[in-house]
Amino acid sequence: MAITIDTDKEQDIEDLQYDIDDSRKTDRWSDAPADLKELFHVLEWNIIDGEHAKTNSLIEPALAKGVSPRTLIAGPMAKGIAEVGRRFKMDEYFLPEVMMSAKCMQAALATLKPLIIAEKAEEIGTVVVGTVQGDLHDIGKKIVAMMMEAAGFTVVDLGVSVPPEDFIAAIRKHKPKIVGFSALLTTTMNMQWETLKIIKAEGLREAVKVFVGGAPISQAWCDKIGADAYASDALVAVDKARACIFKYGAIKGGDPQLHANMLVIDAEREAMKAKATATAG
Ligand code: B1M
Repeated sequence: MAITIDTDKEQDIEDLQYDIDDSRKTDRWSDAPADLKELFHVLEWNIIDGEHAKTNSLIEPALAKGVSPRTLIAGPMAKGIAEVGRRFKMDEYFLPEVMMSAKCMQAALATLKPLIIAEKAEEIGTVVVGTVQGDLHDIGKKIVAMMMEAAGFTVVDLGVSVPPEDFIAAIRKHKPKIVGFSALLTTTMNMQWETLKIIKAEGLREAVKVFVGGAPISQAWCDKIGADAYASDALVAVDKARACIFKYGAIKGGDPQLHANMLVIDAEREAMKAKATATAG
């Protein structure tokens, strides 16, 4: 009798094992000075425990020690909320716990936002962002919006569960150079595609460069739906958005050449990372 292997399930188990190994690392902040390492650990655990007042009370001391807002967001805060996601997936946490941890992230981001925006560079254009219809996740999108603003963009954030017609209206009203869709659910990622189709049908595709992001989104998905750029995180989003203005401003949205140029940025980033790792080793 033929043996049937459920490869989807196998994939899941591998994913979970990776997550578990990662979350059990006890020496995560080993390259930070001892006092910061302790502070990062406590911040991360307060997010995991959903202690929003305590989380927020750690932001000032961290800043006073010279830690940048970006390091706090990309470091202990990101690790904390990722562990919450793992626990949720493993049925160790339920919705109320996730909501408490999300509140911690929101509170800390609200404290950090003015500092990030204060770094705002010279105005370089408008970006419209939103979480697509049906999806209420907005922590990652808010980080992307903040970083874009600091880089000099005027950001029009349409919020969460944004229907395609609201994106269309915002493109007509604000005439952005870039429009970005965030989606965190496998059930809502398709709304990125639907929204893009409506942008095309309305004759606006060439007027905007379309960015996609969110946990289930990948370069393969970006290729499949015909978006211009995929950003795995906020820093990649800023890099690509700046390139769309300064290097590829003359290329229209939807042009395959623009898509190819965005892939070159990823390749360059990977090469730089590999070089840095080789030098460190
Ligand atoms: Co939800 N949730 N959630 N949740 N939640 C996930 C996404 C999930 C993966 C958890 C899990 O199972 N492990 C799972 C989705 C599974 C799937 O689809 N396969 C899930 C689920 C199932 C659900 C509900 C359906 C649960 C339920 O009701 N039974 C429900 C859905 C509600 C809805 O949207 N209709 C739900 C609800 C919620 C809360 C409201 C409680 C809360 C959201 C609060 C909020 O956002 N205001 C919540 C949270 C917090 C999470 C997790 C734990 C954390 C998400 C997050 O904030 N990450 C999440 C688990 C996970 O993702 N591992 C989970 C931190 C953030 C910084 O990362 O958003 O990825 P991220 O953003 C990154 C990049 O992705 C990128 O840059 C960001 C910064 O670096 N990026 C972009 C994001 N958007 C971008 C846009 C760009 C470019 C880059 O261009 C425009």
